[in-house]
Amino acid sequence: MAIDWYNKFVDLNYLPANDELVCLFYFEPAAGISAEDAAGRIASESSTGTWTTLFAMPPRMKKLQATAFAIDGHYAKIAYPLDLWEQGNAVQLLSGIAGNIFGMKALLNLRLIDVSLPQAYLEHFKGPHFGNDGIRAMMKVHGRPLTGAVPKPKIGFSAQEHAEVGYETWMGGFDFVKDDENLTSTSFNQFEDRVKLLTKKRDRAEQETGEKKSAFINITAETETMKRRADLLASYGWNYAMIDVVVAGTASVMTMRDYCSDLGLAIHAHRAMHAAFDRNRKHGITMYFLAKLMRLVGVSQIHTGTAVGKLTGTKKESMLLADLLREKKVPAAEPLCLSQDWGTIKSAFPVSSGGLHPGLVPDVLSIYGTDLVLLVSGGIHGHPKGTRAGAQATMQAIEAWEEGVTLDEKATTAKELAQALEKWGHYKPK
Ligand code: CAP
Ligand code: MG
Repeated sequence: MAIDWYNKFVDLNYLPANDELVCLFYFEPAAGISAEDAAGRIASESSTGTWTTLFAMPPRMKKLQATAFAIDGHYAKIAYPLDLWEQGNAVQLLSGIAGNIFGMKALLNLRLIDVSLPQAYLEHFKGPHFGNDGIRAMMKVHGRPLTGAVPKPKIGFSAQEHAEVGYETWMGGFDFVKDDENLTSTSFNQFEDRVKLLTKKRDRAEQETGEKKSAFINITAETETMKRRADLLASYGWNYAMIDVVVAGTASVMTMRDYCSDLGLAIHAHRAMHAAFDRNRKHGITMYFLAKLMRLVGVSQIHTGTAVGKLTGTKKESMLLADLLREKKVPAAEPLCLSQDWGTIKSAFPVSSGGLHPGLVPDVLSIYGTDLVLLVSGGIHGHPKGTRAGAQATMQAIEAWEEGVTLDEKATTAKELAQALEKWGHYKPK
């Protein structure tokens, strides 16, 4: 008598229906387990299976089983019937396709690469509230990247000092001042104080420059506190809130997406902690999947790497992430991603950040183009003449790229850029 029924979850002749979700996994079976056995276990544990044959199972349940329908070396594709999934519940999706399966003994390694979401599943999600055109209209910035910086050191400033650094950032030409991921409300820099003081400086910077200025102020906390913080931001006329989306959790991001949209706030998604599950190339969950999930649940922008800065991530990965967030239809590039048609779900911005300075701006723009949020933080505050000059130098580097001239050429007439290049050149930090 058979003990298990994992082989019932594999059918290499199966063709997924249009309304099925299809997942792409990288997998390595444990010793003694065949590729088919391993793929069957992934499909089983992420849908209707259990480890043993059962005394009774209503025959209709067969229709809810996932099917491993393609195995190619270390890659497997699995189709999931639409009925397995609750409408509009991204958290439940994670419990299935990104849940127990990572811990199965039969798998040495398992990595969820991507999921292709059918229209019938997508239509129960709202996606980003503004879309990139809406954000550009709100910020009155067209034809160039949106720019921002975090006061550095990342935590330690009083609210007053933070606001002053923010003012210098705006006056140097940047659009956004951003909180760091670990700054929320501390004894020395309380959320409410920071909001009030930044508001004053924002109003002044807007008056003096005639430009729209904004900030990604970090509301991350338990959800009820985030709501109160979002209320405060809206009452002071802000148009964004920032959330550390991985640590806060998908459920709270979903709640806050609706709450913030009602208040007219876009969501800046910081991805702190992502590398705990996406850095190991053989196991875990890709950044690609995280970014897809976040566009689905409706953040307005999310960090996607620099390739040339201080944090891991390749050029190819950043380019694919940018397309995933910005485009309506994304072609498959297996084994890196599957195709995705976003239907009516609006676009989101990629955010490039981490170890950038003016000398690296052309590299980043050649990866992303101009439809991006560019964050240069240490790379403006470390400028030999200070924050404002650093922001100016960054804006000059952007101009150079748009004018099609090299940074060295531009530096002959752009003093701040020349000073930045003297310090950092084209240095790539580690
Ligand atoms: C960048 C940053 C961002 C990282 C996040 C930092 O500062 O503020 O949080 O870029 O990484 O704390 O490191 P610098 P990622 O510009 O001074 O490096 O964008 O990869 O999620
Ligand atoms: Mg940071």
